[in-house]
Amino acid sequence: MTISGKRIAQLAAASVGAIGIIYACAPRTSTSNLVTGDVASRVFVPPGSYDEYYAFMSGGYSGQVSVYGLPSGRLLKLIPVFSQFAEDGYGYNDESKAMLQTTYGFVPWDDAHHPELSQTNGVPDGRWLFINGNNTPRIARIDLTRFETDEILQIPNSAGNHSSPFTTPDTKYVVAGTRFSIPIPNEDVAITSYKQNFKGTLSFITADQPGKMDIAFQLLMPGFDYDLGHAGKGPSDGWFFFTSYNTEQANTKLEENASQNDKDYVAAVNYKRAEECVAQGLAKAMPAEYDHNWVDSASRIAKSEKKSGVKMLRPTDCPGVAYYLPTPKSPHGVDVDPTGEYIVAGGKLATVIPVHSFKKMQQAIANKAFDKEVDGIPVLKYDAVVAGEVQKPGLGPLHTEFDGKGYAYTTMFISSEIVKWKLGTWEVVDRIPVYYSPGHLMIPGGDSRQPWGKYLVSLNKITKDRYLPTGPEMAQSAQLIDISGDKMKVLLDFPTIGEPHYAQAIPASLIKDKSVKFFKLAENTNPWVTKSEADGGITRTGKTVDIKMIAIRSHFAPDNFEGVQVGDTVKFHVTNIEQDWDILHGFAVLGANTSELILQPGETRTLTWLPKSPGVYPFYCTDFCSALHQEMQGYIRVSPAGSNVKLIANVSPKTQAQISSGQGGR
Ligand code: RUQ
Ligand code: CUA
Repeated sequence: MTISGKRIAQLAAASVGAIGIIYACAPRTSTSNLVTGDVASRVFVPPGSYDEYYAFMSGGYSGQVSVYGLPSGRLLKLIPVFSQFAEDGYGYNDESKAMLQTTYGFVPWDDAHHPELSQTNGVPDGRWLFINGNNTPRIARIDLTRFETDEILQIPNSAGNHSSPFTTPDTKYVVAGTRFSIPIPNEDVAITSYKQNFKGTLSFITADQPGKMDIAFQLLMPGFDYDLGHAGKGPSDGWFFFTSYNTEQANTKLEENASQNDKDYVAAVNYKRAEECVAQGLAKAMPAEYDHNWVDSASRIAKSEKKSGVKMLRPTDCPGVAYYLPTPKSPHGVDVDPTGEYIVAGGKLATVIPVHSFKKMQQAIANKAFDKEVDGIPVLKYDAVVAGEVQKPGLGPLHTEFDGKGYAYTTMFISSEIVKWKLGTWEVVDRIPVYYSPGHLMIPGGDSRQPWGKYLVSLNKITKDRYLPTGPEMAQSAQLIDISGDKMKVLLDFPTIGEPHYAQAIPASLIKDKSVKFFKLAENTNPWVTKSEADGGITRTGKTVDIKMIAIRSHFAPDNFEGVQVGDTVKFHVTNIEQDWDILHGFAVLGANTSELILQPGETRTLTWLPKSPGVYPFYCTDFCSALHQEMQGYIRVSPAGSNVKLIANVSPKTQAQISSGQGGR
């Protein structure tokens, strides 16, 4: 079944040529929509009705997650994760800033690739969504009762956290594999010493307890590039599979130098075996510094803690923990079918889609069918582990998902199509063009034990003529495809935010009834909460002035302040005391060097303001909350430093009396 190396090299060269052609040419079809029949009714969700699925799309270089309804393709929400988000003050207000703390300081951006739903028994359960930060290695947890980022863990000894954060079937761990190998621990060495000094790591991160994510252990691997991963399931539960490329260990011009070998590897990691070795003390303590950030649920204030040290396991100290499966050629995606038997790799320069068999892999391990060892990791013989190859699938296979009915669907980046093929016979049964150059694809639950195989979303990298032109940069496009019948049918194109690498989706019924509607004011433990109009006020501590105020339809209380001086740091602590679903208020003050605050019902947020010159500054509500929203405003007077203008807040008579008697407004 193997193809000669020469032939692969030829075809790969042809593929590389084809990349150039696709990019250089005008798109093949300028008006094709491939749509037949009444597809509009298939995606139309009438006003007042709900979509059937929530789809969570990564924002790529926007650093966020966007939430869409399927089948309508309607954008429901943006969830800020790794990037500051001026729209709601995430990463700008005092309460949330700690979420973006790292050992590199405050990092207000990242590149987010792979949303991953938590699972129970190998099936997405709708509790959490995890997503990776690539550039400054991190993993975030989003709580799906609130659609908010609740936790971010930095990953030490990693660089380019790409193969992440794929979960085990019980969400005990999510993983992080380093894309770039680096010196570990990182140190000042010559880049040309790559082969001696650079290593990869695969991290297993405990994930099943909110607020307690941590590095369980790391595996020290040869200095390749680790690209993607997926857990085993069913018979292969307890194993994790990672693609690696650049087994050439090149450190320059990788497009050539890392495309030499006919085969690179899928790393098969027996993490149950790793757990045993760690329990026996075979992992070595290694110094490492990393930050862990989480939101305290009662106060809704983010905290950040410094962590140090990891357990580093070397494969030579733990025989049986890892094997390499040779895989043509610079593989990218690695996907495990719903039964857990087949491991499908997307060799982006390969001419076939290789599928490994878990059963054969175990046999091969038992029979020691090894080609060689790399740093103590046995390389299994290709013929001893391969179950089959999908022949002539198209050009540039990247990622595969499954429909749960015995079929697999693979994106072809170069030939711009989705190819449907049958597990077990490896025959291609259908193909459909997509516009253009798909990266990942997504079937709800399509990487789990139980796909909901009705729709497929193709996440396309290049858009060109699919939408009205918007200058040189076009929004990236997703295409919704019906996979309920024998033939795939395109139903809808819709634009996406940032670059959605991967996406996941889940039936709405598993999430929607658990959605929080407001935060209970009585349970708000923010130290600066204001629970009633009478409790607002202004206090001075040295050069810091704290203002406590409420927002309610349609006023702030207090709403006028005096006695602030140039050189002060003013903190507006605003509490939205509404106790009703979706009644938000905002807060912005003239000239503030930060974003607005957006206040969900029942929560307190703080805006820090450094007034720079004397005058009177208006503030107002930024969220159109009521008929009298435009009346929702106030003023703060700023006097020169040293002025004797008294500190006053224009509030209810009761509070005013407290302020005058010297108790302040607190
Ligand atoms: S990637 S297009 Cu998941 Cu970042 Cu494959
Ligand atoms: Cu409150 Cu507008």
